[in-house]
Amino acid sequence: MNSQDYITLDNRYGAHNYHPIPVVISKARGCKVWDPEGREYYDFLSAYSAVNQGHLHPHIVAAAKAQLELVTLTSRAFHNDKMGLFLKKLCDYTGYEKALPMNTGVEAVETALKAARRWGAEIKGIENGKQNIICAAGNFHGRTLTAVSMSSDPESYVNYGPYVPGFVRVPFGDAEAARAAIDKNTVAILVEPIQGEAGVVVPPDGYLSALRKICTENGILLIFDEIQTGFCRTGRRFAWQYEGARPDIMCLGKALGGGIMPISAIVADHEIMDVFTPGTHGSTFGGNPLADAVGVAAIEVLEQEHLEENAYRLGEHFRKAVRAVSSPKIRLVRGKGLLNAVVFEENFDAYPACLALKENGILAKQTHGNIIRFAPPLVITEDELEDALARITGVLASV
Ligand code: IF1
Repeated sequence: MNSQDYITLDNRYGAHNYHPIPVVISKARGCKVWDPEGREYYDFLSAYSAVNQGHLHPHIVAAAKAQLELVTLTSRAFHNDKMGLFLKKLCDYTGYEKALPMNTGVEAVETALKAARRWGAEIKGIENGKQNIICAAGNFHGRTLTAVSMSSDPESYVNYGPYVPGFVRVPFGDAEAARAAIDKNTVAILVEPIQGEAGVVVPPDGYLSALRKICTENGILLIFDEIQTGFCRTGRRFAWQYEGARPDIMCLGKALGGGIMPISAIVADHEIMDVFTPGTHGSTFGGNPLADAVGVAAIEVLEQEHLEENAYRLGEHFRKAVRAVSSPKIRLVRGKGLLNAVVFEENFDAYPACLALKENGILAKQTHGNIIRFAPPLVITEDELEDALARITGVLASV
C-alpha cells in the first residue's frame, strides 16, 4: 500500500472530522518523520506539542518496554507500585503538593473545573449549582460538552447544545475585564497562558501576574491550562513562570505522555485537592502503571536534556530568522520558546503554504485559515533547525 491507499482508507471508513495535510507518517524518530515512500520530513507540529521529547525517545521507550513486562493496568480499585513514584516526580517537577492523574487533556480540564466547583461549594460556602467560572474568549480546552460550552469558536460548539452553564467569557489578555466579571458566586478564572489553537496568542506582559493578584484579592482560584504550553514548550518548564504567576490548579497533558500514550493530570496543593474524597472522581485508566512509568521517563528527559533552555534559545533564533523574511502577506511572527506562529493577512488561506512546506520537507498545520503554527520537538538541534529554517524561509518568501 502507498500513501494514497492509506488516505483513501481513512476517508472511506473514518468520520470526516478532520482535514489533514495529505501526508502519511509511517515512521518517526526525534524531530523527523517518514512516509511509506521513504520521504523524510521535519515534524513542526509535534502532535500539537505532545512530543516535546521527540518521537520514540529511547529513554521513554525503554521505560515503556520494561513496564510492559511487569503490569500495565490495575484500575484504582487496587494500588500499584508505580503510581506514587509518578505522582511524586510530577509534584517535585511542578512544585505542587498533590497530583491527580487522568488520561487526555480535556479530562484534566474537567477535573480542574470539578475541583473548583466543589471547592466553591465546600470551602467558600457557595450554594451548589450557583458556582460560576470565568474563561477567556478564543480559548481551547478540548472537545467535551463542558469544554465546548466555554468555546467562542463556532466550529467547536455549533449544534452541540444544550451547553453546560456556569461559565462567563471575557476577552483574553484583559485582566480588568476578568476582575469586572467576578461576582459572589465566582469560584475560579481559567485561561491558557498562551492561547494555542487561537493561533499562539501571547497575552500582554503582566496579564498572568495581574490575574494571580486578582484571584488572591477576591479569594477565588486561578487555573492555568498548560496542556499545550507546559513541559518546556515555551522556554520555561511552565509558561506562568515568566511572570511568577503560580496558579492554584494547573492542567497538564500532551508532553506528560512523552509522545507514547495519553497521560494527563492536575496538580494543586492539598487544601484544594482534598475536596476529592473516595468515589467523587476517577478514571479506569488514570494512574495506570504503564502511564506512570512513561510519565516518569518523560519528565526525566525534560530535566536531563535541559529542554526548556533549548526551547528558549532556539525559539529566539527561529523568530529572528522568520521575521527577517520579507513578504507582503505576512503580518507578524509571534510566540515564546518553540511555540510560534506566522500570522498572514486576514483573508489569506495558509493551506497551500502548508502543502508547499510539505513539498520542502516540513510538516506544519494552519489554524484559523491564515495562521501557521511552528512547534518542532524540543530535542531539535541547532543544525537541524538551521536546515529546516532554510526551507521554511524559502517557502514563506515565495507565498
Ligand atoms: C484536536 C487544537 C491544539 C489544548 C489545550 C486542552 C486540550 C488541548 C490548551 C485538550 C488540545 C489539541 C486537540 C487536538 C488538536 C489540538 C489543538 F488545534 F485543536 F486546538 F493543540 F491547538 N487544552 N489541543 O490545546 O487535550 O483532550 O485533546 O488531550 O482536537 O484535534 P486533549
